Amino acid sequence: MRARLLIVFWLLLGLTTACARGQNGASSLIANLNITPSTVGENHVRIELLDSTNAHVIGAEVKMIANMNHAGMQPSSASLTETAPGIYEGTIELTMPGEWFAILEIAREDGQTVELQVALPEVRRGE
Ligand SMILES: [Cu+2]
Repeated sequence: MRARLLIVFWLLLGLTTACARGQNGASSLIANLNITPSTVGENHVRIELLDSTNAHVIGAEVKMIANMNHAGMQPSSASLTETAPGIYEGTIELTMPGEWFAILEIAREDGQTVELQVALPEVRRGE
């Protein structure tokens, strides 16, 4: 059975690192997200996915949708690739400076789906 999990909340950890935690009863996931360089244009995303026991979540399919809270915004999306156990990476295009958030759609190996929301660090204009 597929469970749609709740978005909980997120914390900013620094200029280019954001951390999010999603929880639902026994199943909780933590996504530690890094985005580089956090400027308008193409960005590299790296997500470390952990379960409630702090173990890496392996074999998941992770899709990232980045968006902003204003009318007429065109979201960006990317499918991330697992590059090491529990580490998911990819590139995503951020089209405007300002405050972005990411929705992570995570399909686990056992078929369970989890959705996390992560506030991204402030996106700056490029050079
Ligand atoms: Cu925008």
